Amino acid sequence: MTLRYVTTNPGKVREAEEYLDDVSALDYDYTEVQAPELGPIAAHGAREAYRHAGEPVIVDDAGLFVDALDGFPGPYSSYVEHTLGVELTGRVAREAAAAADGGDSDGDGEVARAAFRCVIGYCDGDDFAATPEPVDRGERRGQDLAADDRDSATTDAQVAGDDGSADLPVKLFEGVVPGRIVEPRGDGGFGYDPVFEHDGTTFAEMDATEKNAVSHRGRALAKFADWFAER
Ligand code: ITT
Repeated sequence: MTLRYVTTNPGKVREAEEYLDDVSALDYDYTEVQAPELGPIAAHGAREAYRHAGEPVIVDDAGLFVDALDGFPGPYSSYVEHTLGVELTGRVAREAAAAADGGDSDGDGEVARAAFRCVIGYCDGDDFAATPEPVDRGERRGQDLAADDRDSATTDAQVAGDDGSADLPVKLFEGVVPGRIVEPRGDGGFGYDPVFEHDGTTFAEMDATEKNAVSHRGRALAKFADWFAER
């Protein structure tokens, strides 16, 4: 059975094809709940996508975390890309870094330390045997919710309906890559790739294989593909 990569972003699926033999895109816009971390967003999305598709799914939630902005835009990276745009976000990051610590610069100007993070959530309706990767069981819904989590919990319960399936287990796989925000360079990739530099090369200057070898998504996909091969 083919694995469905649930996303509205074809760039993600192109990268996944290098790790997974039988994967196909499912263009479905699941609800992205607001949360300060990527894991709960990916878990919620995987549950909702599984209920929609009725077959094994992965979703991936990614974000750019800028040190000088205290991790912003992080889980809000998509909103920020579509409002400020990549170039302006990059400039804000570099100016914040310059203001915060006197700046770090290369030949072309100020740069800002940052990391890209990606969390893949897998759901096929069944439970999982123990492995190092975490399983999100939706346990935090209910009485022990922090006040600022209540909105997303309400959304989850509404999505689940009355069948109790809000607690479908979701397996999570995370990948992180450190880098720095620079003036845009290159025209490959997608999203923030032109302003994210790793080891002297922006992601937009790399081809898909080179990006996968070091990227947040490549690292998460490699972990997922190893585990999935055994499932
Ligand atoms: P889906 O949610 O439908 O999968 P999306 O593009 O909105 O598509 P995310 O919410 O995970 O995906 O992405 C958050 C933002 O980070 C969004 O603006 C992406 O363009 C950007 N992004 C994610 N992965 C990236 C990558 O590998 N390179 C550059 N930008 C990336």
